[in-house]
Amino acid sequence: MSKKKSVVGKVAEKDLEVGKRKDWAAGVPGVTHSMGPAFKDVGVARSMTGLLAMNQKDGFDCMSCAWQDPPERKTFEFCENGAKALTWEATPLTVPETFWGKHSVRELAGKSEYWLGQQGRLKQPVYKPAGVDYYRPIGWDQAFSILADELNGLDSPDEAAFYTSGRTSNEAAFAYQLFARAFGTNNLPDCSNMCHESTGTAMGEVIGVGKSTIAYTDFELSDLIIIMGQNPGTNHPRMLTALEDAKNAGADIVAVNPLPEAGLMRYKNPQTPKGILGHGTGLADQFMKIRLGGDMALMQAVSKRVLDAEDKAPGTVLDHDFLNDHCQGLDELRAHLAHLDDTAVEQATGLKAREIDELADRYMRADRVIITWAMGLTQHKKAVPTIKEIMNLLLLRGNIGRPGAGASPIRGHSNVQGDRTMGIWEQMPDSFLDAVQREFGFDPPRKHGVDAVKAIRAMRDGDVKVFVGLGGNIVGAVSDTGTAEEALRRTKLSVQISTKLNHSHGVVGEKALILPTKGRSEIDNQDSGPQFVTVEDTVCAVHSSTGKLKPVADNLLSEVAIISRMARAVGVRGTADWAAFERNYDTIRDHIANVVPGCVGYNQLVRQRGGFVLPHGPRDSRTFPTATGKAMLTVNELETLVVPDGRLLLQTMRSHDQFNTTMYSLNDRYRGVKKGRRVVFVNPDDLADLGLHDGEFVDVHSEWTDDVDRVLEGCRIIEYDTARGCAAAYFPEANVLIPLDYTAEGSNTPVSKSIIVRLDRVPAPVPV
Ligand SMILES: Nc1nc2c(c(=O)[nH]1)N[C@H]1C(S)=C(S)[C@@H](COP(=O)(O)OP(=O)(O)OC[C@H]3O[C@@H](n4cnc5c(=O)[nH]c(N)nc54)[C@H](O)[C@@H]3O)O[C@H]1N2
Ligand SMILES: Nc1nc2c(c(=O)[nH]1)N[C@H]1C(S)=C(S)[C@@H](COP(=O)(O)OP(=O)(O)OC[C@H]3O[C@@H](n4cnc5c(=O)[nH]c(N)nc54)[C@H](O)[C@@H]3O)O[C@H]1N2
Ligand SMILES: [Mo]
Repeated sequence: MSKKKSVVGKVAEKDLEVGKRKDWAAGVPGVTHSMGPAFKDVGVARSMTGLLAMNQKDGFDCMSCAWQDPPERKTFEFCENGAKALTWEATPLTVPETFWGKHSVRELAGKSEYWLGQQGRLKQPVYKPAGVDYYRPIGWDQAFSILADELNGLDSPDEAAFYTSGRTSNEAAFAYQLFARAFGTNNLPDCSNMCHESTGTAMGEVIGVGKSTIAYTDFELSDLIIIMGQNPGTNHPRMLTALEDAKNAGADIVAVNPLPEAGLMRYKNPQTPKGILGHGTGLADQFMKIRLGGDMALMQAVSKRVLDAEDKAPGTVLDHDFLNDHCQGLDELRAHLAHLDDTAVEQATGLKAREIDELADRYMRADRVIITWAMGLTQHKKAVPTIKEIMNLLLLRGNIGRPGAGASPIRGHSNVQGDRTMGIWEQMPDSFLDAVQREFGFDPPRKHGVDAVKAIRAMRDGDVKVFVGLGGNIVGAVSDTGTAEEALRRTKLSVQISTKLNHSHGVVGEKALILPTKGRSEIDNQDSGPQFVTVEDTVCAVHSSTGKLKPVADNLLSEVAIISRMARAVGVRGTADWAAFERNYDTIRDHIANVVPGCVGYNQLVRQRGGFVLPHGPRDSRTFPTATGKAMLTVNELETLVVPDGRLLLQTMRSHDQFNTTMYSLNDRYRGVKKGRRVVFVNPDDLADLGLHDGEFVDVHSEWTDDVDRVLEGCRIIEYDTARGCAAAYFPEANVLIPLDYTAEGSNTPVSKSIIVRLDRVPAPVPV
């Protein structure tokens, strides 16, 4: 039977250049690269006002990643990619009114994310009526009444889904979840479902809290930092400063990654003379070029060595006091790892036993160990057990809840963690829903809602008919692009609350609305005066964020104002005073104080300079709010994905000049790629085995059991120093390769980092 083809639009990349890759990150070129475009496009005064306010205690929180702020701020407390995020948002360019008559919705669906982002900031609400292929500008009141009519016309509130992306502030997130629940549904999918969900699931089960157990200052106190599945040079550049400080204070650093990412190897700090003039700081003391998905085996193999060492010298290796007082499951773990098969470990990791010995020695020598991770761990079939194995290793030597030690998932979007704290989750516990009920006098629905993947499935199957996106780009970001497009197109109404255009504005329901909103850098004046919002970073620190720039258009509403007006137009249940929410965000914060755990006195706490840190039992007092009240060592079966001969395991990742589906440019400076994104990185020995060569072109087919042939067409091969058997391509283009049903066990996160692929040679594209 021939398979139905699923491809994404082909972009002829006639200018694509492939050059030398870099083995260091974020030196002077980092700063000049960041300042150049800012000055050119945004204007000197606006750029400087923005950049000097970024991450300062009385300024606004950088809208890029969730990296934490240091206790003492420098004058320039931003990185190259933060500056790019700011200039992308602060551009004075707006989408002109004439745009909407010129470009049909179908045409927008065919445009690249780069082109869409280049059109400028959205400045007026627009509406696409049924049967018409164009958006047209409309007034705000009309927009809210269209939305309200559609929502109120549904047979059940569960026929609507309310998505959130992680830039949303705590105030907007709290109001939005309240709106959805007062309307009657827990359908609150979010970007976290595709991101650190596996982390929350694993850590929640094992230690009772799904968040980092460290503080910023712990890096400097640590003896060993293991960075797994993370590319900080691009995605969390300010982390390099913390790593350099840790290194200078004597810490060892181990990087575990299939790619020798620039930022892991060497760092040039643009803010020190050594960084400007010298060779910078070498970062990784040990680089482990692991095979994709091999981390669970690696953690088991290290834990086994720790347990073996304890057997040889009883009482000297494990932290017995900690294990006795706070943990359970040691005997089962010991029994299980006793049978760990060295050959299976070698196959899974692609690492030599002596490399693992070296890591185990480092781990046992170090008194205080931190392990950090990001998407390289969370987006695998076995992501949840992998993270549980990290926790096993840390628990064995009591590396939780003491200075310089801990588990540190590094979150993605700047407020993705805060959004969860505020109730953006399809599965909030009853304790939270009870508090909502007490505070607002209505009974929130208890049935769990849909996550991101289930939302796509529900739209595809006609079960969800109205989709509202508070930020983000679900069609671009979620797996199985073809299915996601089909799903959104089946809805009766799709609504995007956005700052800029993206693919989700071109792939829409029968009717569609775009509601433009202010960005975080912009001044937010309401009837009671200027407002600030609050955010939570990756180490649970909550602080205020005050926009400093004049909004790019007069007609923009803040996210809070949009949600408040939506709720009023729909007429939802409960006693919330939605007009007061919009008038004065303190009102929302007063409710947060009563509903969200750890937020008593929220308005006062966030007004302290630098904010406050949320309580965290395991971190603060080694109390573990798990089912048993103990931290759980867990037994996880090792299962390695078998890749058939002639096939490779592909990961999808970010280039240096993108923020998720937002493209700042088509370059990836550190990996030596310029002016194009249709590439596939492959190990030279694998190329030789496959009879392929650098510079040739291939169609990348993912191999799956259903009747769809998922293809990423016309990729230029780049010979690259990645682990054997592994390949890499850029997200979001490569999302077409990931079947919707291919998700991580336990967290339902799309498996974006281990896709079995076949490379079929094709002729070089003819330049157009
Ligand atoms: N500039 C910029 N900053 C960002 C973002 C952005 O797009 N641009 N996105 C933000 C968001 S939402 C997030 S979630 C984070 C993402 O931050 P990262 O997780 O750093 O992002 P990815 O580009 O997906 O990189 C994954 C890294 O893990 C490695 N890896 C892949 N598979 C494996 C594996 O099986 N094992 C190991 N050990 N390593 C593996 C890859 O080689 C790569 O280095 O960044 C945030 N910050
Ligand atoms: N294959 C593959 N897929 C992935 C990943 C991967 O590594 N590989 N990573 C996953 C991860 S980690 C994540 S987090 C998701 C990201 O999924 P999303 O969060 O849905 O996607 P983004 O690209 O971050 O969203 C960008 C859009 O947000 C809007 N926006 C920007 N700022 C604001 C604002 O202040 N307010 C509002 N209302 N809107 C704003 C703009 O319109 C912009 O176009 O993608 C996931 N998808
Ligand atoms: Mo993310």
